[in-house]
Amino acid sequence: MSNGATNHGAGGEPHQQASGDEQVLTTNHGVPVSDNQNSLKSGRRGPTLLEDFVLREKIFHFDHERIPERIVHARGSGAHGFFEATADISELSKAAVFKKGEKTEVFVRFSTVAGGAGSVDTPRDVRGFAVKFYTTEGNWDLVGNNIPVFFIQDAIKFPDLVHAVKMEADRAYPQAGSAHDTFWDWASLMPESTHMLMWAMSDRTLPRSFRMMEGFGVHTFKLVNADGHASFVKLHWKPRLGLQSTIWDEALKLQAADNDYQRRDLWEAIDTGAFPQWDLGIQVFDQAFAEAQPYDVLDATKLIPEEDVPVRIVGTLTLNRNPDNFFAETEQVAFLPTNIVPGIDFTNDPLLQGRLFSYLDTQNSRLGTTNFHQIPINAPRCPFGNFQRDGKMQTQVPKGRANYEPNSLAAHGEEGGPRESRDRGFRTVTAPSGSDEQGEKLRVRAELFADHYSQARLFYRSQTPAEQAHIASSFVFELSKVGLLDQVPPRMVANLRNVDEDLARRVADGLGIDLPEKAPAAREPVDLPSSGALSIHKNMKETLDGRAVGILFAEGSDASTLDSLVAAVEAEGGKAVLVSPKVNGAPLSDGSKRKADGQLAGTPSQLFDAVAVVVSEDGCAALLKEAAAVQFVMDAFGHLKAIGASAEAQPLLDKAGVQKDEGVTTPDGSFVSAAKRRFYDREPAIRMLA
Ligand code: HDD
Repeated sequence: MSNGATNHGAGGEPHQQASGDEQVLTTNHGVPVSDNQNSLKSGRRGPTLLEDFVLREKIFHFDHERIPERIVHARGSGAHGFFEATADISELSKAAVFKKGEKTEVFVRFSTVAGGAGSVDTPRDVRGFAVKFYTTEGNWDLVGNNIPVFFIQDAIKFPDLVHAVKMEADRAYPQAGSAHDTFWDWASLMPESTHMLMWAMSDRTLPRSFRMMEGFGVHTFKLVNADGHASFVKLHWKPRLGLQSTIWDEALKLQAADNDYQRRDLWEAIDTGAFPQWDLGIQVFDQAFAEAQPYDVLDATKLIPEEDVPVRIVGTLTLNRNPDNFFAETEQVAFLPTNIVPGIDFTNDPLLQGRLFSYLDTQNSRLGTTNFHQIPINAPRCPFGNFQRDGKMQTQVPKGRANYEPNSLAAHGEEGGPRESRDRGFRTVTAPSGSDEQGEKLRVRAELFADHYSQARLFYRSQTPAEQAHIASSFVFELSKVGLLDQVPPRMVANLRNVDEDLARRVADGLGIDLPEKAPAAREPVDLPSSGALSIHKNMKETLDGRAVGILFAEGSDASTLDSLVAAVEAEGGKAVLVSPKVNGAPLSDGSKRKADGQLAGTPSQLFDAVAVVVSEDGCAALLKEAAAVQFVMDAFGHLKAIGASAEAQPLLDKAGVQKDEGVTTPDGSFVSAAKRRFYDREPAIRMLA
C-alpha cells in the first residue's frame, strides 16, 4: 500500500486492499493497479496527468463499450439450452442434429423487431425466435419469428419495410411501434404485406411470454437424406405451455409496469428451474404437393395449413441456463441463415436468398471483424479449421506455414492443414425435388406470388369472434394514429375489402370513414377451408403452469384463506405473488405477519394472469381510499382475468365496477380453476371493440 491521501476512497476512508490470496485488479496488460479511486494529479488540487495510463485505459475502454445495435431485432433476451431429437427421420434428413436421441447444445435469442436495444418488451410487434444449434457438423441457425409468414416476398424490399416501420426519419419517433404514418403509408401500398398484417394486428404480436408463443422458420427449406434425396420442409416450434397472449390495453399498461416484462419472465423461469420447452415440428411435402397448391411454396407470405400437411414432432428444445453475461452472449451472438449443415438446404425463396447475404454482412459492421465466429457464443463446438487467416481481432494462433491449399507440406513432415471431404462435407442439392426454375435473367416474381389476399382471408376467418374483434380494433387503433396522410386509412381499408368485407366495414366504421372502393386485386382471392391452428384461443392451455397469480392482502386479512390460496396456486404449478400496500407486509387475522412480494403501487394487476383479493372489512375500507387498489381490481376485470375475492372485498369490487360473471369467484378452489383461463366473453360488455 502506498502512502498518503491518494490511496483513500472518495469518502476519505482508506480503501480495502486485496489480501495475498485475492485476485489483484490489473490493467488490460496485466499491470497491478494500486488505486482504482483516484486519478494521478500534479499536486493535490492540480491537473490530471496524461501519463495516467490506468485512468486512460479505463476511460478508453469504457468509451467503446457500446457496439452498433442490430438494425432490426435490437432488443432481445437470450438463453442457453439443448435440443433433443426424439424421432427417427433419417429417411428425410441425414443431419446429425436430427439423429434420434442426439442432444445438441443451443443458444436462443428472442427479440422484438422495431424498437432499439433499450426499448420496452411489450409493444405490438413481431417477436424474433432465433436458435443456434451447435451441432457436431457445424452450427445450424434457424432464424425465425413467432409468425409463419412475412411482410414481403423479395429481400429487395426489406430496407423499405424497415425504414417505414422504425421511428420516422426526421422526428425519431415513435419508438418500437408500427402505429404511425410511414409504416401504414408503405403497408397500404404493398398488398403482399396483407397476410402478415392480419397476423401483426392479431394478439400474436402481444405474447404473454416468450414461453407461450410459437416459432416458425417461415421459409420452405429442404431436408436431405443420406442418398441425397431432398424433401421440402416448414419448421415450427410449439410451446409446451400452450399459446397465450395479452390484450392491447394490458400490453400498454405492461409497458408502464415493467419495461423488461418478457426478459424478466424468461430469466426468472430459468432461474427457478421452470425450464421453458418447445417441440420442434416439421411439415414435409414434395414437389407434387407444391405444384397442386393455389399458392407458391417459395413465397414467404404464404403458409401451409396444418390441416393439409400435419405437423410431425421431431424433437424438443429446453432452455435451462441463463447467460453469464448479457453483452458477451446475447448481444454478441450472430445468427446467420447461411449457417446450415449437411442434411438441410435452402430453397429458391427470394426472401431467403436475400437473407443469405444480409446477415453475414451485418455482423461485420456490428461486431467489427470478419473473425466474429471466434467469439465464444458464435464459435462452433465441433472442431473447425481452414486457411482463412488474420483480420481484426484474430484470436487463433495457427502454427507453421500451411496457409494455402493444395500443399504438400505433409510430405516434408510439416503440418499441412485440413482438407475438403467429399463424403462428410456439405453438398448443395443438385437435383432438387422438383424444378427450382432457372432460365432467363428477370426481375420478376412467379405467377402465384400475385395472390395477396386468399391466405389473409383464411387467417381472418379461422379466428374466433373475439380474435376477429381484436384484429379489427387493432387496425382501427393503428390507422387512427396515422396523422398527416389522409389518403392512407381509406387505401388500407380498400385492400381489406379483398380480405373480408365485414372486416373492412368494421375498420371503416371504427375510423369513422366511408367504405372506400375495393382495391383491384392482382389476382382474385379464393376461399380456403379454415384452419384451427391459426387461432390462439383454440390453442391455449387451461393451466397455471408458467402463470402468475397476484394476491392482494392488507392488515387483518384472514391468514388461513391466504395461506391455503398460496398453497393451492403453487400445487397447480402457478406462482403466487403477495401484494400489499406495504412491502414489509401486514399483520393478519391471527396476529402473524406475511411479507409481500410486491408493493401495491408498483405491482399492478397487469403483471398477473389472475388476481385474488383477500381482505378483512377494515382492510377493504382502507383499500377503498387507495387508487392503486381500485385500479388493481378494475384492470384485472378489464383484462378479462379471473378474480377471486372474499366477501369482505365486495365494496372494492363494486368501486372497481366489477360485474359478477363466471370469472369472478371466491378465493378458493373455484378461483384456482378459473385462474387457468381468460374470460373473453366478458369483453363486449366492457369495451367498445370494432
Ligand atoms: Fe432478419 C435479424 C428474423 C427477414 C436482415 N432477423 C433478425 C433476427 C431475427 C430475424 C429473429 C434477430 C436475430 C438475433 O437475435 O440476433 N428476418 C427474420 C425473419 C425474416 C427476416 C423470420 C423473414 C422470414 N431479415 C430478413 C430480410 C433481411 C433481414 C429479408 C434482409 C434482406 N435480419 C436482418 C439483419 C439482422 C436481422 C439486418 C439484424 C441483426 C442481424 O441480422 O444479425 O441482417
